Amino acid sequence: MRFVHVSDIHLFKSMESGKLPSAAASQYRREIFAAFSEVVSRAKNADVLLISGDMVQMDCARLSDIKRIYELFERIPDTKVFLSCGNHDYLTPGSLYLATARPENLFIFPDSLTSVYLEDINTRVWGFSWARPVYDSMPFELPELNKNEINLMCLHGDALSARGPYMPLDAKAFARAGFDYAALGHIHKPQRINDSAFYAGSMAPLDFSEAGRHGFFSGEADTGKLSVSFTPVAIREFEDIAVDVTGMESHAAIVEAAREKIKDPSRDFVRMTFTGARGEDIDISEVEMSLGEDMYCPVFADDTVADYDLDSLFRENEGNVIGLFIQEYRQKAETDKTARAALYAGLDALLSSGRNDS
Ligand SMILES: [Mn+2]
Repeated sequence: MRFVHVSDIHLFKSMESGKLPSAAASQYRREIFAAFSEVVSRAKNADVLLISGDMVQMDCARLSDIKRIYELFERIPDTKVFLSCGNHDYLTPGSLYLATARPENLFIFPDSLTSVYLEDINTRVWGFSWARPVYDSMPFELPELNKNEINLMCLHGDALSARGPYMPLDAKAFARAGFDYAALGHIHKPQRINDSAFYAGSMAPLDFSEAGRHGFFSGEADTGKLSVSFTPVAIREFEDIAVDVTGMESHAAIVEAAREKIKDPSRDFVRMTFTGARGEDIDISEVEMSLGEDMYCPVFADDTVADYDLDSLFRENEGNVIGLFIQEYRQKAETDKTARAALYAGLDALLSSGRNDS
């Protein structure tokens, strides 16, 4: 049997909380919907589409949004769609998921472990929907499986933490239970947990903490056999980049070094933080202007400190607190980045407080 596994799409989420400007945020929301629509239509060649929670950012969604999703599912009537709700779309009697007619091929799991047997492909799909935003533990026992059937599990929970509020899952127990494929959701970085348990990750990255490739898994499962592959969904990536300007003597040099670090400036969301000691003639805002010209949506931060001529500064301040401070940190700063940052930040503070007094 063939499956597609996608998760954590967070449709309709307001991306402004991801620190994006509002025009880019609303465009990205539309792009994520379009990409999800593409994934659903690709699932028409699969027997089942497994969605392991947080399909919708429910606090941002309207009923018309849910209807648009259901229309996507109606276009793939031969594929069975299984949804296990997660902590951002947990199922209550008043849920928007239940407020309109559901497509015939959509099954939303209830908040008790439930299975659906698909006879034509000898496949049993297990699942569970969250009904509240917090679970300190998995609220059911893993089932005894009939190994003559293909067993799939669709579930939202945290297999990376032994404890916590997001339903800690025992990855080893899942392996022992013998599911042919466990389609997990909640962790936004796509990854394999064991031979048969996978986090699809967020289908598209949602903020700067979600660097790298995102997409979905698809594959073929048989009893005791599995082949699975990851398909990237190429909308945009989030790139979180630091540029240390220490020792760079011109704007052009900084611009060039910064450009080299960006994967795709015209496509990606790039947050660029300038760090280190900035030379006397360097104006970071000018660097930002040149760089920003050919970038889709740059977010800049300037964490640099002014560079100092330590020799002359030490001579001028021998014996006072500034001199002592330089003496204390200087040697360490030559080899240790943190000490260097401390030295420059400290000098900034000491020298500017001196200026304020005068
Ligand atoms: Mn999520």
